[in-house]
Amino acid sequence: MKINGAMLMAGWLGVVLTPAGPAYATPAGQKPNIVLILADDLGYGDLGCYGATKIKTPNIDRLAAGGVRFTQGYAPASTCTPSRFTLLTGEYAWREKGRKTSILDGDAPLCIEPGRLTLPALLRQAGYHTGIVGKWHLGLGDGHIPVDFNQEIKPGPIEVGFDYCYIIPATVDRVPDVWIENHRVVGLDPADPITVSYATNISDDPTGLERPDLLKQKADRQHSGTIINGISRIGFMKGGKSARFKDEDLASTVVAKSVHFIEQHRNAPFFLEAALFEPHVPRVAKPSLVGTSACGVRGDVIQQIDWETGEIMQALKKLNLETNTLVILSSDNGAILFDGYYDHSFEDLNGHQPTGGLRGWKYLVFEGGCRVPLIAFWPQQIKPRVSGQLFNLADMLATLAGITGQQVPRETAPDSLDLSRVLLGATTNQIRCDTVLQGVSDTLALRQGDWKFIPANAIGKPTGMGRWADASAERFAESHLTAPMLFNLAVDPGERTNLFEKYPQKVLAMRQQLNAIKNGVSP
Ligand code: NG6
Ligand code: CA
Repeated sequence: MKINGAMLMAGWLGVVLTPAGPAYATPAGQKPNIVLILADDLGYGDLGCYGATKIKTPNIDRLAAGGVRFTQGYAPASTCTPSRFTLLTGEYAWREKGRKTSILDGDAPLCIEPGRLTLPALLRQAGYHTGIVGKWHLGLGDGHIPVDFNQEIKPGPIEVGFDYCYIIPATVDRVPDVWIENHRVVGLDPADPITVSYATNISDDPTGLERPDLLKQKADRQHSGTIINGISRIGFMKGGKSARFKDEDLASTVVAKSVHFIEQHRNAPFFLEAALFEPHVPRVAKPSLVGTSACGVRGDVIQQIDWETGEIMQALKKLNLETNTLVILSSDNGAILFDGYYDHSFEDLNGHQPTGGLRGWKYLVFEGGCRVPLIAFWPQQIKPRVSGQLFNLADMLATLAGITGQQVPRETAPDSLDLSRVLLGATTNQIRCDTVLQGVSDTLALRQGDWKFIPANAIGKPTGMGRWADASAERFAESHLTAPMLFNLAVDPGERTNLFEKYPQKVLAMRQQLNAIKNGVSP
C-alpha cells in the first residue's frame, strides 16, 4: 500500500475506529487493564530471564516465566525520542520531516500532533482511563513561544491521549529537573520562577565545570551545566528550587504515582504507561538499593527496575487485578555504559554483558542498540512460552487495538502491525517479516527474516557528532560505516561476519526493500 501525506492527515483527523471482532474479554465482560512498563536504555542481556547473573531481577523473571518472553523484540530506534514517538503513534519516526523527533531537549516542542490517533487516544476511545508516569521526552508546548514552566504547560501528554500524567519533561540528565502533573510543575513556588536555557548559562547555581568539587559523579562537558542535587546536567536552570526532584527519590515517586493511578481506576479498564528512568544516566539508586547488585551502580538501578515492577505487581494483586491485567515490559532502546557520567559502570561490569553479547550499543543500528527485552504477562490469556517471533514496539498500537477489539486504518499507524495473535500465542507464524531500525544521525537498517542489512552511511561526520566528542571511540567509529553490511543473524547473532561481498543479490534486494519502505510501502 502506498501511503501519502493526505492519507496520513485523514488518519489523524478523521479517525474512524470500527469495533472489530470480539475483544479478549474477561468472564465479567471487562476488557483487560494494560500496564506498559518501559525502561530507559535497558539492554537485551540486562535481566535474569535474558541471561544476566550478576543482576537479580526476580519480579521480572516471574513475569517472563508466567508469560511470553520474546527473543526478537525491537525498539524502533536506538534512542529515546524516536523510539517513544513510534511506540505511541505506530509510525516510524524517521518518516517525520524536520528533526522534530531527534533526541529532544527539555524545552523542545511536542513532537506529536495533537488530535492524532495515538496509543493512549485509541485506548481512551475504547473506554480506558489512560495515564503516564515517569519519563516523557516527546516535547511540550506548541513551539510558537518557548515553553514557560511557570504557566499551564500544553500541549503535552494530555493533548495526545492521556487522561493523566505525572512526568518529567525530557531525561533526568536534562533540565528542568522537575515533575509535571497534568499541566503544572509540581511544588513550584511562584516567587521563584523557573528559567531554562540550553544555550546560555542563566542560572545562579554553579555549573559542573565551575565547581567539580560539588559533584557526586564527574561528568563530560556536555553534562556539566547547572548542578542540581549534586549532579551537573545538560543545560542551565534557574529558580524552581522547591520543585526540583532528588534523583534518589525518582523510583519511589514512580511507584507511588503508578499505584495511586491503579487504585483510583480499579473498577474500570485502565492503561498505565510506567515510563521508568533506569538505567539511563545519571544512575542513582534509592538508598536501600545502593550496592545490592554484583556490578556497580548500573546493576543497582536495574535491580531498582525490578523493585518498581514488583511494587506495581503487588498493587495489582492486592486489588485482585493481576489475572486480568496485561503487563508488558520492554525498553526504549538498547544498553550503553558510558553516557556522560563517570559512574564506573564499565569498570564494575564484573563479567556482566548488558547487550547479552550482541554488537554495538544505544545510538547504533546494530542489534545491541535496538534489540530489547520484551515480556508480556496476562495470566488469563497468555500461556507461558518463549517466542522467536519478530515484534517491534511500533506494533504496540495495532496490537492493543486488536486486543481491545478496535480496527485502526492502516494509514493512521502505517508501520504498526496487529500482532495480538502473536502476543497471545494464537499463531506461531511470523507476521512481521521486515523491520526498519533507526540509529542516531538518521541511520537506518533493515531486518528481514534472519537477515540484517546496514547501508553504508554518508562518509564524514554525521550531524550532531560533536555532541559525542567525549564518548567512546568504538561508538564513534561504528556510527559512520563506509561499506554496507549484511549479516545472517541465524548463524551470526553477534553481527561479526559481513557477507555483503558474498551475497550481492541479497544486498540489492534488501536495499530495494528498505527504499520501498522509506518511500511509503509498509511491509
Ligand atoms: C544525548 C546525551 C546522553 C543522553 C541521550 C538521550 C550527550 C553527549 N549525550 O544527547 O547522555 O541523555 O542524549 O538518551 O549529550 S535517550 O535514551 O533519552 O535517547
Ligand atoms: Ca533511552
